[in-house]
Amino acid sequence: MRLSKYFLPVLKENPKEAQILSHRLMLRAGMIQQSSAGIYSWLPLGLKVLSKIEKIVREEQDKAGALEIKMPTIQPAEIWKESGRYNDYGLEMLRIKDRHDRAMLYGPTNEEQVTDICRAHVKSYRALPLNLYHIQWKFRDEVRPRFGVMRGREFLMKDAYSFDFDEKTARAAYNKMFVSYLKTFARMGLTAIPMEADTGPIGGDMSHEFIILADTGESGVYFHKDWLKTDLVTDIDYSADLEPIINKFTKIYARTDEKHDPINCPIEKKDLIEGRGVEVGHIFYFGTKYSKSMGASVSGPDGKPIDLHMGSYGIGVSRLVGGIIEASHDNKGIIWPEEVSPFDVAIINLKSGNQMVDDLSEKLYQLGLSNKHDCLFDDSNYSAGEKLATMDLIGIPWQLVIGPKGLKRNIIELKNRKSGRVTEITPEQAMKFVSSQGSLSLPQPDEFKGQ
Ligand code: 5CA
Repeated sequence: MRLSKYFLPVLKENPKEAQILSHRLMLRAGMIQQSSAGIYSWLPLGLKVLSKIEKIVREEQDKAGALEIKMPTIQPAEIWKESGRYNDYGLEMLRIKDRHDRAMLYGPTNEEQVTDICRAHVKSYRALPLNLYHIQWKFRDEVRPRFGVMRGREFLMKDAYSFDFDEKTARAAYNKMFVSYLKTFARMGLTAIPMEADTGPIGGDMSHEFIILADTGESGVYFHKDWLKTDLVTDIDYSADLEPIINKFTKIYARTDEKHDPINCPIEKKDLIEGRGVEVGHIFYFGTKYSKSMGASVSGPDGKPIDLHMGSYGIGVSRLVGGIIEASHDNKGIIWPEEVSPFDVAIINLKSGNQMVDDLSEKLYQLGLSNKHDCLFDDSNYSAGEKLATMDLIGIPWQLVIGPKGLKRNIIELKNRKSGRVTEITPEQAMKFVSSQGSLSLPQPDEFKGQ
């Protein structure tokens, strides 16, 4: 993408309305624009990040055996009356009347809607296990929407729903989602710690929240220091018995502040880390709560009806955009983990109009594109200082800086946003860099021989 053709409305000043860093940076980087309290438009850069997160979430749900569907945002009130939650949900639910005066609502979650699908089509225990998910906008009329996309009124959620015919298989479904969450967040470059949680309006008796660590997070968290060195989970195979693996994880102490008891805490003070975090996922097992009230049963092996055992599993897809920024930034701006970055590499022409610089920058841009790297090419007429500051603000992980002074010495600068390290490379090495297959990485030291 050429910056001259892009829509990147960056702000120089800190917007006054933003109280927290991720909100400030998202506005300054031209990622979102507020439409009304807690409701945002996603601009090109923001939407790109949102879509990358969505893609990782989708791939990991698919790998765990969940099936993607798309349920509507607007639901009929009847199914919520059946479950008994129509009145319970209170003012957070946005209630709407259609032209025929029928009661509708903008879904804050989809347990009822998915149970309605299942009861219509799943009649035998043989059709189970089943796990259906969608990635869809939700609306919760929060009393105090704040912190930008972190606590919005309209927000994007991935919500999955598992159906099983007994507690044992339902627990296996829960375990699968548990592991898939660890894998999902790890792929985004995040450490997400599962913590025992309350079930709130969703209900049920088993629940974990997944919290990513960020100094500015909303929740207080207490956890054993071993959490920071737990092996990551990318290799866990879903065909294995997941129960012992989950036990291994849940045995390591981790609690949110409501669940942490400082007096009876089983962890020695020297091992306990006190921090803050952002809840990016929440999973629930609630047994037959919805299937009983809504009449969702299947015939069991003996032909007798069995109420379905259900769990639901949420990931805050739009919240993750803010959460990742809270966890990964510096005083210059955002530092995107490569997996969710809007662009892989920035190609910064420091002096548009200088033939040599123009030619080489264009060549690097074309090479990068043809090798399937998502390149942002700054071909604008802004000053060198502004160009560099913008790329740091919007957090592009790799930046190739091409200027007339360097080129006279046959040098281009390659900057890594995360480490801040600047490496001087030759134009040939830069071409090799943007031509590499797969993810970008610093040229090996032996490629620097002869410099
Ligand atoms: N039905 C269940 C699981 S599918 C459910 O709704 N769970 S939840 O209420 O915990 O929401 C799931 C995730 O959505 C949360 O972990 C959080 O990351 C995100 N989320 C919840 N409320 C908001 C909000 N107001 N703004 C942004 N994200 C939110």
